[in-house]
Amino acid sequence: MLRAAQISAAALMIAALAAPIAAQTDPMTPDKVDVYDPARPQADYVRKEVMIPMRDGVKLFTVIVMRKGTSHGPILLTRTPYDAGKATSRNRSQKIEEILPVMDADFVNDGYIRVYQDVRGLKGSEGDYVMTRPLRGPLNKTDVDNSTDAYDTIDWLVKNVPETNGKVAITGSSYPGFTSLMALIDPHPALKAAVPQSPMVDGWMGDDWFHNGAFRNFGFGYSLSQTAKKGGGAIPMGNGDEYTTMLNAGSAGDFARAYGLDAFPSVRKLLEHPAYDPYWQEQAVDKLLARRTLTVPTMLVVGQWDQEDSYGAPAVYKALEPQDKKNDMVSLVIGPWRHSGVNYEGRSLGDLQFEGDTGRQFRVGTMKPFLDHYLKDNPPAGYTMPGSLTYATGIDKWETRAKWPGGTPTPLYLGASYSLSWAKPAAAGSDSYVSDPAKPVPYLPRPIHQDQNEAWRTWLVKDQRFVDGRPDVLTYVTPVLDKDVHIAGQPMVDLFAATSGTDSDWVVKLIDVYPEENTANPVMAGYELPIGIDIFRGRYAHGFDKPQALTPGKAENYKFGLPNVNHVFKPGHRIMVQIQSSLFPVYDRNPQTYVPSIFDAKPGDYKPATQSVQYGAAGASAIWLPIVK
Ligand code: PG9
Repeated sequence: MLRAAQISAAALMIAALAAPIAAQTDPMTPDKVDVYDPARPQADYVRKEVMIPMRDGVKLFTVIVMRKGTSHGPILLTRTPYDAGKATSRNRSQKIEEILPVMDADFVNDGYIRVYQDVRGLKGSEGDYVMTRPLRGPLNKTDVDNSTDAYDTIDWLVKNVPETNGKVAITGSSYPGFTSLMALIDPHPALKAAVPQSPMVDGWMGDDWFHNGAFRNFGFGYSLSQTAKKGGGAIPMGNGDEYTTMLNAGSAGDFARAYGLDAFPSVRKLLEHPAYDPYWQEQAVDKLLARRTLTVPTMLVVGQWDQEDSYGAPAVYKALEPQDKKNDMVSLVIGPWRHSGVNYEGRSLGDLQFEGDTGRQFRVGTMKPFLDHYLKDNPPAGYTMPGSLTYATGIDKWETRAKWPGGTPTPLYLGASYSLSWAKPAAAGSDSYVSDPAKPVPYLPRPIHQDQNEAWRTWLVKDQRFVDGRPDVLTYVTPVLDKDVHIAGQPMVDLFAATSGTDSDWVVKLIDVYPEENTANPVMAGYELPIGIDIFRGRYAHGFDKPQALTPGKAENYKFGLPNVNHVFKPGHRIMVQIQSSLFPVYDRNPQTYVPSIFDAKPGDYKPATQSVQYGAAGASAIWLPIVK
């Protein structure tokens, strides 16, 4: 018996040991799991990924995010090339505010449904990718574009998202600002409002690719990072000074060819269209919109120091405002921001400080009431759309106006002894400098790295003392101001200048010079703060579609706008204007010898030129400031 008992005890022990072993995972179980849903049951949100069919059968990857319990929610849509999946899983978290971009919090917390969609051909979406795909028409013979894709998306959303009240708004910055504008062309009836932010509107005139005909080298890296199926990313030019690398490469075309960037169709399209030909004219969204009646209330937004797309929003406002008879269809917002800064915390920019978080002030105080009014089922009563809302830098105050601009164009004249004055100098005179393409004026202190870093984001507010004093930079300045000079609108350059070459660039900067002493904020003591910087390529003096050689020594009258601003030059400050003939490598160099395309300029075409800026009498160079009386 004893033996039998011993045996059964041993058997029990073995069984007890065996039981947990049987429940264990086999050490050789393959470890990969098909899918893990980071939204756990305790998440405060619902996140759905769907493929939305377009009219041509192509399906677009779309992510729908809302707080749990949302019902009758308005939809806020963004159509993006920048990865809808990533935008809606910013952090891995159970909190909706953490997974979405910062700007979304105030909307989803108040019942909005947030939708991000990859544009056709990028990331999760099917179809062919064409960068900023032109509208159906002369440049696009297919049946689809960003207007039809927006329409089909909205149609699907209002029919298939049970939690919505059927009202949709579209928003987004830069490229998504462009897709927001395209949705306004033949819009879906459920599209009730739009907030295009820093939209890319005219890639030649003043947004990403060129400014007044001067090419922005920035475009090359953008194409590589966005359109290489494999091997994309930054241009493989090491981490040295890009000023040197690009200078040594020769023309922008030679640079592109040296790095194999001409293999990219989006780059070739730039290289093949250096002038403002129909390729650019037919894509200019302000012109496309001006030919139609605006039926969707639209709030256009831009940063005062927008380093990528400063042109677009004010241009669209200008094109549409004449239609807005009742002052309730289009408005313009300018904040103290960098490109897309509206969607981030806006307490500072470079060395500048503002009163509080200006980004959130706009989003909560202006954007949301606008969207609530047009999208909510029972919006608060008494809403009025501001004609314009702009932040007056210098006095740190938001200002609303029925219309933009708010100031009257008033000339500030260049004069003798590098002066600036409100009175036109009676006597004619001129100042000259030698512009040498072998030593272009840098746009930032070297070494320069043009990737999307802090230096790039803030270069438009960089203290200009690093170039003031260079022999190839002319600096004109007013006496110390004894009262406020308030400008609200677009400063206009009215420059009379000649070159000894046959082509030339003209860069003009409007600058606020801070008092030399400032114990409260020593960083700003003597600071030369650019209020606006822009460039004009001389060959276009007689028409943007008609490049022409300049006549050596013959003065031309160059007229062009600086970015729209609301700024107060304070007593104790001075107003400065700087003039130079290069801004490198943000802009490619002008060889200063006329060649049919500067992309094909040869090393021997790059020649120093003597530049002469006139003042007084018949050549009264000035900058016209939109003065608020
Ligand atoms: N400025 C960028 C861009 C827009 C459209 C075309 C190319 C570049 C952007 O930030 O989206």
